[in-house]
Amino acid sequence: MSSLPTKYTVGDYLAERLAQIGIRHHFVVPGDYNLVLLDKLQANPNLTEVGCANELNCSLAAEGYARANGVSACVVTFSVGALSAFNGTGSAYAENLPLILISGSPNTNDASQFHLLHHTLGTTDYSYQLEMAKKITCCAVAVARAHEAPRLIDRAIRHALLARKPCYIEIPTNLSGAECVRPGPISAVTDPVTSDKAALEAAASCASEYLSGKLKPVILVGPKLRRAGDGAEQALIKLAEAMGCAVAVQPAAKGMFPEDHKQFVGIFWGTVSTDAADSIVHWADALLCVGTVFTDYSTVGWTAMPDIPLMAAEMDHVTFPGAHFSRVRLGEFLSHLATTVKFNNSTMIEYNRLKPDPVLVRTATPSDELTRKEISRQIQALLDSKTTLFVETGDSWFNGVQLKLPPGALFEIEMAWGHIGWSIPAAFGYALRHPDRKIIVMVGDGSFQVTAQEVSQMVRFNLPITIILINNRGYTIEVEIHDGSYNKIKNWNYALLVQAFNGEDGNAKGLTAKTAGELQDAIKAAEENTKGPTLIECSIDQDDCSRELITWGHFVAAANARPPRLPGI
Ligand code: TPU
Ligand code: MG
Repeated sequence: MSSLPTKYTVGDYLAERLAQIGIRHHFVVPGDYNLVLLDKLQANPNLTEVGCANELNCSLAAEGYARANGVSACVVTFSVGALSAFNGTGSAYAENLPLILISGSPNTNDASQFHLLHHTLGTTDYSYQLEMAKKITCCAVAVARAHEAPRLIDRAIRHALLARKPCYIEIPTNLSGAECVRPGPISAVTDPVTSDKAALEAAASCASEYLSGKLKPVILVGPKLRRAGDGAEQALIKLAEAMGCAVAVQPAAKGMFPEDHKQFVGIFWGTVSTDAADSIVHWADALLCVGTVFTDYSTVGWTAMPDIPLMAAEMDHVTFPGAHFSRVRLGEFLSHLATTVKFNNSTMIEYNRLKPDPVLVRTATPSDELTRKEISRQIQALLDSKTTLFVETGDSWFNGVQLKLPPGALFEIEMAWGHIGWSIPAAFGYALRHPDRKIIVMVGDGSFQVTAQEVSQMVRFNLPITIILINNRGYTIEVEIHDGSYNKIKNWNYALLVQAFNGEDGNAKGLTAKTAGELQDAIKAAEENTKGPTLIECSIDQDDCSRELITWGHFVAAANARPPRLPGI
């Protein structure tokens, strides 16, 4: 620790706090308002700077890093940078990830001198970025005096860690190098808020009592389970085993309850559920929702919203029919309930009677034209305990959700925000934190075109990520919701593009597969390429899309088209 400064500047202070909360990589795009700050962050021996191709990608890379690391930082310049980074920050908000967005800003003297400045709206009000950031973060602060920086930085970071939401810290260009006091103990920032003991006990006994009066309980797992941290995932397994009931999982929570567990009954996604999970969820007379998120997408255009009263265990509170308990942490609640709840496996007995037989998947012969089903079959064979599978908005959602995750395999999806192109930078950010994992990305042609540049960072950092690009010549998910000429896109030579990112020293491979045999060979080549990313462009027929996407598209289109309700009707 001898290389840490004895005299602190605002930049040093921020750097030390980022390192202390477990950040090892910070994602940046430089600009003159943040250059001194970047120097200060670089000087911290525990932080590695990761440059990105643009601020949208930078924020999405940080979003992916937060999935792997629990918290992340994205550093950008004023307005031209920050306004692009707001998009990934919005994703972090919707997906419950503490991303710390840090922006450089104008010299503190300029506002009072009514100077017009570059990278601004051309007015002399420079508060707009802070005001905008307030809407998409849980805490937004702007440092105006160096001595205020420690208090504001600590406050913003603590809020983000507690709320599992992004925060925003703005630092003027002439304050990053200004002196401030040294940091106090980090526990003041990181210590969790524990459950209120009385509320915790009351919530658990209320839940036990409620469940004991019901005949057919089911647990439904949502994406906030993992975000809650705090051992909540392990506690849920204990609770599920104590209850003995069926456990269904929302698509955005795939993998948060082990798919090889005998109580796992599939992905509950209304009529496009896997393993008939919907039949058992709709049969239940008590639904314990754990970290669930119900949106138009996850409820298939509101057709799958459960119609019994819900018991919702959230990250920091529990709500039952007729009762609410604040300051109850999810992990603690699940563990506590596991010790008081009664065993009732009626929904498992029923599920075992109704569960569908495993589907026999036909293996294509090598010369067969490539199909969506054959791509899924080959990806399925690739999944192992070290795999993290990223699935992008588009038919990749539906294809990915149907795969079976072996023990240890992880699944990442951005279903709440749903930004096409998310998977490429997010997988890049994630891979930096988890170089030991085998990362596979399933992405459509349209999505890839949004953030393709970030493959060049995978090249730069020698990350052996496998990108399965499914080229169906357009925005098929949009076609299934509402078709028009706008859903057609310019075709690219994707394999060649990826090779172009190599410049003079890269190890990326770009391959194409039009037949089952070509895909098999390409996957083998990807596994052999351990020094850089491999993109496999899989060409399939434009009409080759999943039955699930078509069905889901019909219902989402109907929900979108609901006429305005008139008052009183
Ligand atoms: O499998 P497929 O063809 O559906 O996937 P592909 O080719 O990646 O197309 C995705 C099409 C799509 C759009 C244009 N999905 N959602 N959108 C709307 C959209 C627009 N802009 C952003 C940033 N995110 C979106 N989800
Ligand atoms: Mg497409």
